[in-house]
Amino acid sequence: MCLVFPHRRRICGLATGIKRLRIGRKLWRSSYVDLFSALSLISMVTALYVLNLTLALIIVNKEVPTSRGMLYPTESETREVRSLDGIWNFVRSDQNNPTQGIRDGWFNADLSKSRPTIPMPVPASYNDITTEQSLRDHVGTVWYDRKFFVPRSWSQNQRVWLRFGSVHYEAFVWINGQSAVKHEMGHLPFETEVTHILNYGAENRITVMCDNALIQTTVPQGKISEVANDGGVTIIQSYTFDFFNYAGIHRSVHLYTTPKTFIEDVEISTNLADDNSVGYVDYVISINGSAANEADNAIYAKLQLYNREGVQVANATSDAKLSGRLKVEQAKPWWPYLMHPEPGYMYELEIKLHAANAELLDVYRLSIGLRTLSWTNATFTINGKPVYFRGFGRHEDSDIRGKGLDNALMARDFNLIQWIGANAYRTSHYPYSEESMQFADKHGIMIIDECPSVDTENFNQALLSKHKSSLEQLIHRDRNHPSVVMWSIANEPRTSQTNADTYFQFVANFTRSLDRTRPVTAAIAVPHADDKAGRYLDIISFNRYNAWYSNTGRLDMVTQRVIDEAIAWNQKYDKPIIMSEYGADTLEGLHLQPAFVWSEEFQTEIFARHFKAFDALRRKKWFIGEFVWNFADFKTGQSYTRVGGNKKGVFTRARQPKAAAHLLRRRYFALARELDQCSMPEDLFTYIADVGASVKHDATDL
Ligand code: BDP
Repeated sequence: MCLVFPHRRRICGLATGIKRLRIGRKLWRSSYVDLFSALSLISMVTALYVLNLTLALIIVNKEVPTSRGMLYPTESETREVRSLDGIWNFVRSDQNNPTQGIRDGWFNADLSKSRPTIPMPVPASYNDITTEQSLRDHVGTVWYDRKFFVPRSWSQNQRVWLRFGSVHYEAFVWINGQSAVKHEMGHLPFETEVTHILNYGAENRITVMCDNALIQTTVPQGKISEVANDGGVTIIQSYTFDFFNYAGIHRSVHLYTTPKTFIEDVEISTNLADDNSVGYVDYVISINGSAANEADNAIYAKLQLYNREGVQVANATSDAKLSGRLKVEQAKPWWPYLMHPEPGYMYELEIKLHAANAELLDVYRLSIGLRTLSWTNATFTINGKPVYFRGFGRHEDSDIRGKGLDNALMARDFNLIQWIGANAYRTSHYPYSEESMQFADKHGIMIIDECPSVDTENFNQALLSKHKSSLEQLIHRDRNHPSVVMWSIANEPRTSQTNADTYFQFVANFTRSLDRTRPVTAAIAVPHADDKAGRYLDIISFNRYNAWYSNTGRLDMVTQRVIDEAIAWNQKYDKPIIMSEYGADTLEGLHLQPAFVWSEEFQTEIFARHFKAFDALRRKKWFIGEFVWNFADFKTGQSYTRVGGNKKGVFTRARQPKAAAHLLRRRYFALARELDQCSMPEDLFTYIADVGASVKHDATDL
């Protein structure tokens, strides 16, 4: 048992896990002669079967902890925000001794007192910053620290919070040597109050230990094994998904202040009256602080809603429960990009918390959009209008910084999304940064918001709890974003396995219990006949790589197969269908005519074959979207099937278009024009020749 973190066995388990593996292997060797007797085989199969059945029975739907607070830190009359981003000091633990730093108390003094440190940027993944292979492929714990000052003024009459946008995969944080917070789950924020452990008007030290190990009960899952190498043995991290398991402090670190009694949380939901001219904002505010306890019913909130021009369009005073409704006349609905001349319309909701004597306690401002969603077994509508999704699966990934937040990259990506005429993407295969969610809101880009469950298998109780917790944290973080239109509860889960049925029933129902205003989907890749999860979803998404992973190179085996599979999914579940992944690896600059796998010509052709299928399917109203895999090339683990990473990007990793990008752009704008009557960009068609109406050479020809 680990003394420092008694509730976390994994850190300690990592060290002892190696021993366990050794014992396991010896046992296996001594008994392996017997294993080959027919009798043992039969009994083993039977035992496994019984075990499976038993497991199926013992997965139960337990409660998971609920998140609190974590409003995005913004400044106001009553709040200050300070960034702790920058260059931190960094140390890698010995791979064979991941807990040494805890045992030796590395957090009690500057890290440089324990080990030589190197400079490490925050936010960023640490893997590709140096030239060291051992750091790129490190498995286990790493340490960060830095110093910072806290102004003397912060000691008075307020509280101070420490907030991380995300640390992958698990984080342990100390302030001035005192344990401050622990958090498990990459890509999601966490925070803690640090009022009482800070030195005011003086220097402070923050220390973070980050563990990237993925095991069978983490989300996503992985396996740690011990393998012989030329130097003895080494620890290997394996996982079935292809994207590189980048790790570190991936998003910004903030210190922020709040008043003693403050707005801890705001939950809003919006609706539009039938003709979309009147909007409603229902809100529930949670507060934290002593005033809240003393004067229960006397505290109230005043809310004002401002439009883009800064004009107040609605106001309200809350009821005693700090909830209520705002009514917005002449509402401007939030519309997706190209579905309306003014997409992504955001209002600012100003919330002022008052004490019983009318004293102003706290001010928080939240950007909100007014929209309504609905869906049936054949449609998905926004503000009453049917939506056809045209977009991408993506990754948060780039050269050097890995999965680290990069504002320049984010701005470029949204420019490319607009340039290509997409209206949606899926946050494959984990939650993306809060900053990108805000961008999506403002640009009118619809998001299928995915939790970090990828290739989920070996369903078990501990995994179920973590999986549910990842969704709870995700929904808590993202529920107020108008851009989020669907929850994706998994990517390519192994839904043909025995326990998948019960497991996904629990996960889907749990998701619905947290938010009934958005449909639930999952991107499924098992054959439709074997799937056990689809019946618990509202919308079926399927991933399939015709002419790539199956019938490689056979462009004549795409269109009909896509049509047939979509129809089969629809017939099985009678639900709307999306193709959530299709594509082909494409090496930028490789040209081969006739089209050959890996060439730019092949990617262009394979897209066109899919478009033909999608157009046939669009006539059946239940087919509601197409998502190319992938937006941009991205890094993977080392494999002989990948040349420097996954190259299915429509854009290169440096965010430049491949040839297929121009085709996709014409399709996405053609769809937007047909479905939403948008205007077309001037440069969509290049002038070819003045040979009459049979040649399409500008936007008016469409
Ligand atoms: C799909 C996965 C995706 C992979 C893709 C591929 O969902 O994460 O990157 O295959 O292999 O099955 O390109």
